[in-house]
Amino acid sequence: MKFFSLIIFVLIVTFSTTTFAAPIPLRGVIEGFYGTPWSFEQRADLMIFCRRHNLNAYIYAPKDDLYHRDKWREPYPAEKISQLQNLVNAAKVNGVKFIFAVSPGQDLNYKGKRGESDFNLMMQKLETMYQLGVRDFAIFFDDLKDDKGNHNEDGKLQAEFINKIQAELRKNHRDIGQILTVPTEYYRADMLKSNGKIKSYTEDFATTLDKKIVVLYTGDAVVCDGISQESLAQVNQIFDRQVGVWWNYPVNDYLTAKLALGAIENLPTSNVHAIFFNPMNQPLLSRIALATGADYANNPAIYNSQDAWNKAIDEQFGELAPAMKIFAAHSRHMENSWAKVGQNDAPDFETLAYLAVNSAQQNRNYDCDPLLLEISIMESAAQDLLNKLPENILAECKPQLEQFQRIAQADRLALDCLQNKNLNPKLLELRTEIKNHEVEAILSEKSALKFIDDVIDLLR
Ligand code: LOG
Repeated sequence: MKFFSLIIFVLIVTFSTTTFAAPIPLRGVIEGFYGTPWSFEQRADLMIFCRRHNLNAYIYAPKDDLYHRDKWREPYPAEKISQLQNLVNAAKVNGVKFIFAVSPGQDLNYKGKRGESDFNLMMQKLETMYQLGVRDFAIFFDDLKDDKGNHNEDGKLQAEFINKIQAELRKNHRDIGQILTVPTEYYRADMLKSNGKIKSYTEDFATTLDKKIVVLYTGDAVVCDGISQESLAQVNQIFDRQVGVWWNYPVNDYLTAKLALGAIENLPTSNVHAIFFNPMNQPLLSRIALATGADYANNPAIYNSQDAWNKAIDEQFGELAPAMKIFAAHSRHMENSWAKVGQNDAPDFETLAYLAVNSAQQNRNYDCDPLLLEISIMESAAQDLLNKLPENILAECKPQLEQFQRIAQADRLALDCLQNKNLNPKLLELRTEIKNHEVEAILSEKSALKFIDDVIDLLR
């Protein structure tokens, strides 16, 4: 008998941690980027993608939809309403919760006659969407800082506004779903003073906001390379609820020349209650990261980013998958002065290139065949993709593929120069040509591109 209970116990433990996934309850995509919003057709396709990948929510929050932010008071024109209606229907058919967001913070009035009028205008906006079948809503207050990074938002007033919107919606309708928000201080480092105490804005917002309202935050920074279990726990504590995550990958609106083609990684393995991935302006190429994000969200405890990335590319690119993996590996790390996320680009290439440059520097012999092989693989991958990618996908990455081709070509010449210990002027020309295209296409900055610069520096 004891033996049997032991077996059953072991089985329960094994099954509960492996076979039975515990998906993040609210999981999906937030169209929350700056730049040209997706078309309604692209959004409808996303709904199908969400169903296939068991993502159950979509937040409509395109920063540059005028009616979402800059002119939030104005009602959508009839044509947009009918497009939104179709999208809401598509979401429903695919089992995706359509969450409609407004970002009124730039000029919202909270008090007096103007406050009353703004409240009513917001209610009208949301009511219109209710009539289209929307049941879940979001009011966002992100990005209200000035150039110096300061803001003078009042957390209490904002939270009261959201509370009042929620109360009114629930008073008017019995079937309102969830209300979500993003505060003005929406990443952990911004919620805390240098002494570790909570800033007054966040304190006011958190303590005033109704407990039913879902708060999203972006991690320790706006764009950061992971969220630790501790960070999540601390933010839960600050808001006295289980917060959700607005995850800024693969979004590339802050580095538009680069495509984020890596996997979602470094997110908490448990206790996340909502997650939304902010995609790129390129909807089809966003699907690599989004598919990995779906794997994560469906079973965070066992998620393996490398496996998910391979699987996503295999599923999406069929016979072009091997070539796509080469290209994507050179284009997944996103970094600028304030953002850093994604696996390093092509670390194998980086190691080989480092070895080559270092050996040449120290007059040591080395075997350059492995690096040469890497370069050949890059060249044929670029060629293959340029020749055979479907038109709609090629339209999202042609400049980057051509740049990839240029870089590979220059890498080949750079290796040749290194071996002959002689800087061929042609290499400088190629480098200039690459530079001339960097406004529209960047990749592999610390790997394949860096090799060219390192060789030039060494031989000059
Ligand atoms: C915006 C977002 C933008 C992203 C990346 C949040 C909450 N807001 O800096 O719209 O796509 O960063 O640039 C943001 O992330 N602010």
